[in-house]
Amino acid sequence: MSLERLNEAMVGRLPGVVAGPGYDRTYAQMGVVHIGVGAFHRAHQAAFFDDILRAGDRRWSIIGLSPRSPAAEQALRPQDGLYTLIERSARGETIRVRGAIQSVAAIAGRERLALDVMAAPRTHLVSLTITEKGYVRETADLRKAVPTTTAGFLATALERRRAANLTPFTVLSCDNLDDNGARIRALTLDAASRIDPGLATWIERNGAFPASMVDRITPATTPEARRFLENRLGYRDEAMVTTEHFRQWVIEDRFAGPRPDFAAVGVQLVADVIPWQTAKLRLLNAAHSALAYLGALAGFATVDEAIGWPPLRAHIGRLWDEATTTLSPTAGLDIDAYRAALLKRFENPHLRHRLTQIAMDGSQKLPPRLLATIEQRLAAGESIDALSLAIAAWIRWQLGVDEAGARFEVEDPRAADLARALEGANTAAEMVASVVADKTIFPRPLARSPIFARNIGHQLEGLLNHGARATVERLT
Ligand code: CS2
Repeated sequence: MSLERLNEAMVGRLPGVVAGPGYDRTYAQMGVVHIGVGAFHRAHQAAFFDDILRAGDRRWSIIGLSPRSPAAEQALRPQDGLYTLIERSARGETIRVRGAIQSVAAIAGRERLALDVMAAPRTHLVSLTITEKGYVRETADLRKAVPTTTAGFLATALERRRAANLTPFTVLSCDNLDDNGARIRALTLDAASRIDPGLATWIERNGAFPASMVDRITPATTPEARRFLENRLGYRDEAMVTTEHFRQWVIEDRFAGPRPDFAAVGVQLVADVIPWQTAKLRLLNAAHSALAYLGALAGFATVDEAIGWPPLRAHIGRLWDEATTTLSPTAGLDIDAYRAALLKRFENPHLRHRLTQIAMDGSQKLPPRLLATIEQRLAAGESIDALSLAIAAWIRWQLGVDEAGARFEVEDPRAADLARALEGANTAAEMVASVVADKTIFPRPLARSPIFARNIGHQLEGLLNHGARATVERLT
């Protein structure tokens, strides 16, 4: 028998283990436009806004826009924006249907609709999870053509607001990039200045682009996992997401207009997000990437399996020791406690967070997670042994063949360029030299550093000659 699909009409008769939104969604008003309505958004920002709506502030439901794929629209639209969020950890399991997303549209072919919702008077926040790849310069001539990038959409929509005498919306970047607010601000101002220099000045004066640190480990839902859960819950949900209980959102307290009472739902509003962001990128995300490449090469499938292997766990400890010297202290951030909590989160056996998911887009992820730390340590004359092994494992991964000789596809916007760079190289040292020469990935001081090349080359040689397990064990 086929299962009934989740939608608004089902909310009153959900199975006992599943909580409903707990508020009347008909009275919720759109206040947020979110670009990038993937699993992470549903587990993170949309869950916080759902809590805000449940607490009684009805101004903050979300219109989701998908820059690239129609998948989110196809999953959420037939469900009236509803989806099941399953939180699993040592604390047990919490299941709730979340209701903050009002509707979702793919942008391609509907650019005008996207601009309309961003320019609507009630839109006060435009939040983004567009991944590292989304932070690119707009090249279309926005006076004649529709935008092709997120920055282009932001600038064009802000122009419409200026013309209508509205205040700008706040642009809230939620991507894992260092100083994400400043990055999207620079790209938006660049696009704006090419529409009209006066627009750029207006945005500089009235706009706000707070930095934010977002954290919640959210694996992609596999079709098998979804079918299993659907059978258990007794209804169909193509947008369901499994995540951990832990969640954190630290936002720079700088808004262009109204904002909800974020603090009431556990969001931290601070004057300076950078120390939080740097610690998360250089500890959590750096360890994730190191575990992804080394762990997958060593034959593990998931984060909990990889961190459960003592030599790799010890390696992560050393990587964190190296990263920790580059972090700035900030009130409320206890690095030792943070590291201990991360280990517990990585051990969560219920998430089955696949290493190959984290291995994606390494060319975009490495700079803020690992290369910035290496640059800082080398400048201070400090060692980079553990960090180098992570970079070497990433280079080894670009070969697209595992240690048993089986080929796999490297998912990365730069995969073809990197494969080409590696093609003519015969030794580990040659491989390192040709990859590191890529200035779009490696900052100049690293590309030119013989110590950097020597360290990476040494580790890569180990990986090529002895494999990941032996190389990690030897370091321990
Ligand atoms: C992960 C992140 O896939 C990845 O690269 O490192 O998505 C990570 O799970 C989140 O940043 C956790 O907040």
